Amino acid sequence: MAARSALDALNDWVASVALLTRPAAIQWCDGSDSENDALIAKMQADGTLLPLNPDTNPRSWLHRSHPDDVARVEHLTFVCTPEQDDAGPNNHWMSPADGHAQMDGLFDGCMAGRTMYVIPYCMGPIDSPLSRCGVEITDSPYVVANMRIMTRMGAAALARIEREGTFVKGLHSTGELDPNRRYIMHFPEELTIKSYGSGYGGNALLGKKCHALRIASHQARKEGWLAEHMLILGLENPQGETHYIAAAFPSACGKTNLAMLIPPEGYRRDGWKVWTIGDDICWMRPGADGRLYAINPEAGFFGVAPGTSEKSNPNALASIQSDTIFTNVGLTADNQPWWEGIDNGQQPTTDWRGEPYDPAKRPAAHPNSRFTVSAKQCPSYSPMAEDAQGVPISAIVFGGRRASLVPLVFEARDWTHGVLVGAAMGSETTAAATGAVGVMRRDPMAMKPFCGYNFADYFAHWLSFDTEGAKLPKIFHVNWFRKGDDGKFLWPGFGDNLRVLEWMIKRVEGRADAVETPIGQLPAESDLNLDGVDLSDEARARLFGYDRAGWQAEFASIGDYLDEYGPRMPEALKSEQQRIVTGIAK
Ligand code: GTP
Ligand code: SPV
Ligand code: MN
Repeated sequence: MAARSALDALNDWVASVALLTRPAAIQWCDGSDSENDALIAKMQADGTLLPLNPDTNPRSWLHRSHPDDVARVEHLTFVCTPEQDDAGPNNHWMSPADGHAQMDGLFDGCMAGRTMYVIPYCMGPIDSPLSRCGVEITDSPYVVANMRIMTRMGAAALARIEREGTFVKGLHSTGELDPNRRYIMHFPEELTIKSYGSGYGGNALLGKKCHALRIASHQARKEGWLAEHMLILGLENPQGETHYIAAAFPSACGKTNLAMLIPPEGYRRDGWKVWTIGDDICWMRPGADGRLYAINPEAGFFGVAPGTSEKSNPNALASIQSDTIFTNVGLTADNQPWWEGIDNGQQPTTDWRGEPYDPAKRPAAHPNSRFTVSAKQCPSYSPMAEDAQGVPISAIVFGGRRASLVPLVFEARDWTHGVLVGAAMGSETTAAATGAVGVMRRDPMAMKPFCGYNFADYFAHWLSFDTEGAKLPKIFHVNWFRKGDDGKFLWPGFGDNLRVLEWMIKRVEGRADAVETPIGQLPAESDLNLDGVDLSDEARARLFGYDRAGWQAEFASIGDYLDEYGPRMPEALKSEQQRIVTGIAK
């Protein structure tokens, strides 16, 4: 008997979902312009999308999500593995049987009177061996329009699915948008995602965090690669050589901004340039030469709007001049998008909920308001982003939002130390997820909300790349968010972060100095090019200083954190922590 094709399996799944959800119509999405035009027209007619000023923002729209549905919901996100320990203390867990029962109860009849869209998509360049395909079924045309920008969606993806014979299944319904009937569930063993009750971002665009991180991290572990919450950039020096850097910062901690960085004036003159490969997700695997090769599985940016300005991120601003979907931003009187920090001389008149702007009531733009735009519209988008083999990574950077203790930058002494630096990452929470903002928590490798399995196994997987013949990247840690006594950031950040990247690349090439401390190698002030940067004495002391007592307490807390994972935590990581504790005590 002939093997059943992937398309048979897809058709069967679509039929079974239709039987459960009972839509009025089923539409297979081919990704064409005409399909998109029709969807946009429909959403414009029913108010899902509001057209923006066609003179200033051609082919651009504003979407206002439900006010209770504005961010990822970590407390409602589950990983359903047969054994609870395989999901780990880092995930909410339910058994697969209970998870399916709960979700299928919610999905029962939920698409009555609505159209069900079937979206075949590819994460990564369509011809790359590192790419992976999925199909999202959704009843949200807004999701379709966003997936069209964020992924390679449509006929080519379907053809690859047919050829490859496998795909990730994602079922999504906006349901009633009731936070009490909202769950995002993952079934890694079944390569399946079920999401109900939210239409927002990572909850609903299932190719992004659900597939490309939670499911993909599980696949990556089995297949010997890494699926990470990282930007990828190319740093070109005046000699025309390009080094690629991958950096993991938690949500709303600066990935999009670093990925699109424009060097300070003097550097530009000398010929430095940053190329953008990706701003949120990185899939990487060892190549034949022992180096790690990375692709960006996404095709667009779902970027944080607030704080984006001509000064902070000109490349992002240039990207979103046309053909952009804005979600939950404010409006000016003549229908231009507006957000806090846009700094363009305009004033908002309408807030993100569609009410007259009143700063006493709420900000004009929601702090997690976003733009969705094709990566091709970014002036710094690298041609290498479409390369099937990916780019070789020279440095991996971890970083958090830390008001105190953590210096501007330090380097791990080797891979094992670097894995500990990633595992020990701490950061203050942001508006990218619901819940309190500004609370310090451990967010290992910026993957706390996104790792699809037990963190102890994840750290062991990271350690396993350190093999004979491997040419691994150097690992660094940065903190752009150190504050002074006045509560203001001590480091100018944004374009000036290039100064730190330059030091890293020189370290990789063996051309820069550093000072040895128990937590790693720190640059002396003189090791970094600070020409034209105005730093107070307080700033210099804190950005380049090593606070022994502070680190002693930090490493005690890191030890407690590793212990939370019990005997599954790799011994190598625990002894690395001990090595540093001893070093600090000396
Ligand atoms: P996600 O899309 O949620 O994963 O976020 P992200 O990591 O891409 O963060 P993004 O670059 O969008 O930055 C989030 C916020 O941090 C924005 O308001 C930025 O303006 C601000 N930010 C980014 N880089 C810097 C920096 O170097 N210094 C300071 N002070 N703020 C920064
Ligand atoms: C993040 O929260 O890290 C994001 C936005 O990039 S979301 O797509 O909602 O996950
Ligand atoms: Mn992100």
